[in-house]
Amino acid sequence: SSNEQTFIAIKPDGVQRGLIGPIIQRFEQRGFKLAAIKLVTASKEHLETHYADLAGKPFFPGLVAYMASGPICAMVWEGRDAVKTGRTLLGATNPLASQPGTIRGDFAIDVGRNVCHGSDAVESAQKEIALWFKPEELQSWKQSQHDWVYE
Ligand code: YYY
Ligand code: MG
Repeated sequence: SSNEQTFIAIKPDGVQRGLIGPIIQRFEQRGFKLAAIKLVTASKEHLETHYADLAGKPFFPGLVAYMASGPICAMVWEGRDAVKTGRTLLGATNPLASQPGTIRGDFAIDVGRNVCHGSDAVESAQKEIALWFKPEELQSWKQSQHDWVYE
């Protein structure tokens, strides 16, 4: 369906480095629709919930501290295969393995400063959207370009 939603976040390093515009541009120009956006400094508790699956990893405390260190640009993007395609636009988790042309492949070097987050599955996208946004923060609207992007 063309209304699959994914949670995409520009991490504190991406915000500090002035990459909000360039990252949003990649999703916009691909044809995806912005359904929600806000700048938020997340608490450690919120981030521990967001990254609960990684709680046992050695990098977990550093990951939470980095993610709590400043504002994050939290977004919901919508469109056909938005979850999988969002991950493709981000590139591999480790930026040194990310292809040029991807966000991480163009803007990052270290895995612990990889500038962006994207949901890895439809179910985790739904959980993450509910964690980061209230229902009334999501906009339902028709893009004027819709019928030119989708056949
Ligand atoms: O979904 P994605 O962000 O690509 O990777 P995850 O395996 O979910 O890890 C989340 C986050 O943790 C990753 O974006 C950077 C950080 N991280 C790390 O600092 N060191 C690792 N070896 C693996 C992940
Ligand atoms: Mg992940």
